[in-house]
Amino acid sequence: MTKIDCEKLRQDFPILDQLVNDEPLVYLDNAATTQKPAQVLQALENYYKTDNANVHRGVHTLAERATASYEAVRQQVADFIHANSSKEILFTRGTTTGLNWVAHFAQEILQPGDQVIISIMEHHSNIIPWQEACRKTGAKLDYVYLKDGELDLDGLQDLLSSRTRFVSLAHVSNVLGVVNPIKEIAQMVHAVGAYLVVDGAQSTPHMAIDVQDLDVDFFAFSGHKMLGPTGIGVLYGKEELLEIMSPVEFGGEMIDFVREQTASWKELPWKFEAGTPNIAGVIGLGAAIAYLTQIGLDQVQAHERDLVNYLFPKLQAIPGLTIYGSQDLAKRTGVISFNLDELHPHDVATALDYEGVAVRAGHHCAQPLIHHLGATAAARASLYIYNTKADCDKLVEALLKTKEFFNGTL
Ligand code: C6P
Repeated sequence: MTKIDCEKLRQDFPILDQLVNDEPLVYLDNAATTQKPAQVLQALENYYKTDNANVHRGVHTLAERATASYEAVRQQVADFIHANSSKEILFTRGTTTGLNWVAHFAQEILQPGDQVIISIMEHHSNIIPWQEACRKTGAKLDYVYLKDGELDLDGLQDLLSSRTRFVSLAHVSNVLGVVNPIKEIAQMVHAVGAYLVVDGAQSTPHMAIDVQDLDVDFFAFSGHKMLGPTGIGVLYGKEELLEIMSPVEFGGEMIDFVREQTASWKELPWKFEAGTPNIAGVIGLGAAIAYLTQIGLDQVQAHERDLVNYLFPKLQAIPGLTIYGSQDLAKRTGVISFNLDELHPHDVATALDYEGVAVRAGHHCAQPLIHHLGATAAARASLYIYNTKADCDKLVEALLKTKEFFNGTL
């Protein structure tokens, strides 16, 4: 396996080459959104410069070129996540939209007394759509909690019953960085006849995904967290489920025939894509997938693992620094959330920014988890392919400086 040549790869990311507060930028907010390589920026520019036209409508050359490029990316996505067919790939605005669409489908199925299971480590995008679906149908929303900073699989097993209709879980938590054993969970969920929905926002950018091997029913992710543009995402669904699922949005593009009182839908996947889609976003996503595929997802994962193995003990050695989630590094990705002494994480993040280090601070759109951890907020460093051990050293050095500065004033 060829290791990532970070020095060389960083040349593709012009944004990284800048000073922030007179310090070289160390970008460690990749779980929020990643930077875009020149290849993605170029693909967007080329599309608008040479091919821009609406898709699936025109017969002129530009329209056919735009449509061909758009649909080629659908196949590329299907190959990337090992879907059975490109019919199973729906373009969305992002993970949030995908999860909302599935929860909308759930509203058509759920009966009073049915059960939906999610976990305490979910992002709000995988909580609120289910709260709404349960509120509207009279179904019950139950939570799986944590054991040793990981998902409590025994707790999940105890909750599963013949009334369980949907289980919706993050593949990787955006706060704890822990990887949930989705393949094993799929067996447990299917054994009671329920559907498994997976929020792949924090896994797809960082590891090879095979939706058939995982045997998930639905899988949602966002382009902007994997080097692609914002505003584009994917919802994968097993074909037989997408066939019975109703469209969520109605309008142009998604219809076959419209009469005064009725309309009929196009076949999969187009029945879900009402209106002019984010064509440039799809093209950019295709370029991002090509970039990641060329590196190899195994190399991406190995690089991040290397960084985590290097950084984690250094963070653990900082007195007063609390790291959330499992201490078992084999089960973690490059997302590390922490608090330092009694300092507010916003102060920590601001102090780090003075040193050029970009981290996120707050509740990370996971308030139930933050509350469950007994915190009000946390700081979070999240790594990606262009981060180096020098970036990790800079984070540690900046944290020590922050500690020294505030302890002097506490
Ligand atoms: N998390 C973070 O800083 P969208 O916004 O639709 O692209 O992704 C939503 C989402 C869903 N699930 C998980 C696990 C996520 O991490 C996110 C986005 C960002 O953690 C922004 S809040």
